[in-house]
Amino acid sequence: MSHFEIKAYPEMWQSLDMDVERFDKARLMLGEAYEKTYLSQKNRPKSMAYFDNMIAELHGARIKELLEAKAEGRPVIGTFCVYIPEEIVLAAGGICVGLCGGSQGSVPDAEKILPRNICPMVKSAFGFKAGRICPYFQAVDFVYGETTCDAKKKTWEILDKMVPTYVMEIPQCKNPRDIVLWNEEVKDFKAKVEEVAGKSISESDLAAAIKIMNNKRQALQRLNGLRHHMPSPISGKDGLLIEQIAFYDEPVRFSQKVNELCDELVDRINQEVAVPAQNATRIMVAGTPMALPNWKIHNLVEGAGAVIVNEESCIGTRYFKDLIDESVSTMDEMLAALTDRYKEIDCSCFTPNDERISQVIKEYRDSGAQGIINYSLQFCHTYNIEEIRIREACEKEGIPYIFIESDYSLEDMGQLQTRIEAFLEQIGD
Ligand code: BJ8
Repeated sequence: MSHFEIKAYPEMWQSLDMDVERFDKARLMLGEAYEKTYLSQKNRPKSMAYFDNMIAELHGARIKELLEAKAEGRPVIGTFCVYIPEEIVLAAGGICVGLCGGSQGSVPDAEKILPRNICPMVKSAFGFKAGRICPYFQAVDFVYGETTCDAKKKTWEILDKMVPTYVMEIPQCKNPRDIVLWNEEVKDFKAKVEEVAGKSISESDLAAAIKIMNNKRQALQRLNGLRHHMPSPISGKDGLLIEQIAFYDEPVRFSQKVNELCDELVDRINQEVAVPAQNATRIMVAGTPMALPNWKIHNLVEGAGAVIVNEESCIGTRYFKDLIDESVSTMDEMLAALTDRYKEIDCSCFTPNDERISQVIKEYRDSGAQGIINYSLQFCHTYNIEEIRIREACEKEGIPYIFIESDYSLEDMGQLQTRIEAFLEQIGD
């Protein structure tokens, strides 16, 4: 049987000034991990072949597309947060890509410069740039940063020395005057993108981009809805993978492929084909985003025979639950509609953040889950502290609940496995 490999493009990587030798080793390791985690699953939907290929071409075909766009003068912008108004980038003919930040491999590079006791996502992302081991980072015109959490906003100052980093101020409250500021920030971001693109964005450009992004979000909503079917027609690992790929694939093609997968899942439901066992325990995950290739919790939960049916996360529902109002047509109205939609994202960086607490409970009910795993990356103060309120809400509603704080290392795998298995048993009792 031939082995899965992420394809190598050493010449292109060299042209991007990467540390090719080191990156090639990471490529082989990622390919092995993918084969073990994903291709060993039984009875996967056939339409997952497209997403497998997206991983095989993670460092090749998609990077080529970015470089082609750049050669045509179209901006390529890297991001770490779902508060970026992607529609503006698309409207300027540009591409938005989520940057790497889910791997332990780049953390030591970051720890040579940054403090060790900060969030692994920030360290991993920073390390990818510092070590020159992410082709996306090497290809972008600039990085979009935001003022959500302290770790990120202070890291931007250091990152800016290596790659231009544009910082958008995201307020921490949602009072009317905060929304006025936010709207101004959206306008400034549009001006920045126009400057890099060397063209101004017209009303029809922006309207078209809003439609593309709404279609993408609807495709992801449809997939999420199908995952809620009992039994689930697709594994949680595959669901998460698609949510991760959403951050770097071309949006029109991606939406079409997600819809094709959904058509297959509808057929599976009609034919009563399920990936996990019919009676597999259904789990919802809430909390901090799981950036590619962070599959740790999904691996453990599904390795123990349960199935994850929903991610209340930015790599999950927070990314696609809200659409932009398409009924408005002037530039000012559309920018206000963007602000309105982006402010609905209930990141724990906001205070108060009651909407998120209700949203977690709502998603739990909608997904037919039987328990919640609240997951926070280590040293993420806002999600770690908001844990208290999520726990209290779960206790009040009688929802089986467990909190897991972890990083990207494998050191706590044994301990987590024991805790997760005990949690699943408790639900089964
Ligand atoms: S909107 S969740 S993507 S900020 S986990 S880096 S918060 S210390 S990722 Fe996030 Fe935007 Fe919010 Fe979503 Fe900081 Fe916490 Fe690390 Fe985080």
